[in-house]
Amino acid sequence: PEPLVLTSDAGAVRTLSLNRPAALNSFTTEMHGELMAALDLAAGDPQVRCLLLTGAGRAFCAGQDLADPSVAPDPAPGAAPKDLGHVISAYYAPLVARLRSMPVPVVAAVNGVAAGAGANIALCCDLVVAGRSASFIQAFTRIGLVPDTGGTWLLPRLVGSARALGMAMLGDKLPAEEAARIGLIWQCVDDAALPETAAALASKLATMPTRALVATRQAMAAAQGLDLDAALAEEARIQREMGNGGDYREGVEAFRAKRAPVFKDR
Ligand code: T3D
Repeated sequence: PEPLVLTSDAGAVRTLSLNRPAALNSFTTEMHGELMAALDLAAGDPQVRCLLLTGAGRAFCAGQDLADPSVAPDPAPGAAPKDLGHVISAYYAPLVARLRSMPVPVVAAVNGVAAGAGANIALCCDLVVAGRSASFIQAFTRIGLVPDTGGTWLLPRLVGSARALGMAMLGDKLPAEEAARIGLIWQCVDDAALPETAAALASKLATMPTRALVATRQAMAAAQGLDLDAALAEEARIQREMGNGGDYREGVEAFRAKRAPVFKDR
């Protein structure tokens, strides 16, 4: 059978494409399994220095596959409800945790609609670049659910609680251009330019000091829960670690020698 996640390498950039285009790359448990395995493989591969996540076909990802009998409500009268809490804690929560703990920077190239969990998977990546025809939909309330896959944590942090609540309660389609304008994503580009823009962004990140990039993600997330004094202390702690690393030495040496640095830490 066709893999549900396609893997390809270009230099130090590993691209993973969600590959259920006929169902807009919505998640089945099988696709969860393949994506997690591919992420674990990328995390453990020292050749990989940046991860690029995208979707095959016209969508990025439409969230949970709502035709999946293990999650869709059983129409039979009196049928027991499905345990969506289990679906979230067994599949979507570990996926967010995996993406946010990748030892390399993660770029999402949002090539089309990103709905429900699909939107929040894109938004939990480090840099999100979207094609102009792409859109973000917090589709949850449309079907009687609340934002999951990190949405309640991410959205207010990205765009403030007024916009987060508007997006989450109304569940309207937010075009990529508007998403970039309000700071939900990093960049919106013409559809035709998306593959090369995302690839260039990923290759640039792949040449940068991986360890410092990952520590930057972690420090910024951690600081959300700290007061200023604690955040300053945390910066000092992490900078001590960075200062002991080879990349700092290399960065300064290259600067002083007026040459391009070659970073190796991971
Ligand atoms: O449930 C739990 O376990 C809890 C977990 C929740 C996490 C979640 O993600 S909840 C949110 C689930 N997702 C949605 O509610 C989005 C549903 N999809 C849509 O609203 C629309 O498809 C889109 C707005 C994303 C795109 O609309 P459009 O008009 O461009 O495409 P379409 O015609 O609706 O979809 C094309 C095909 O993809 C169609 O199949 P068909 O008719 O050609 O055979 C459609 O059924 C299929 N598809 C789209 N989204 C899903 C899907 N099939 C299964 N599950 C989907 N989520």
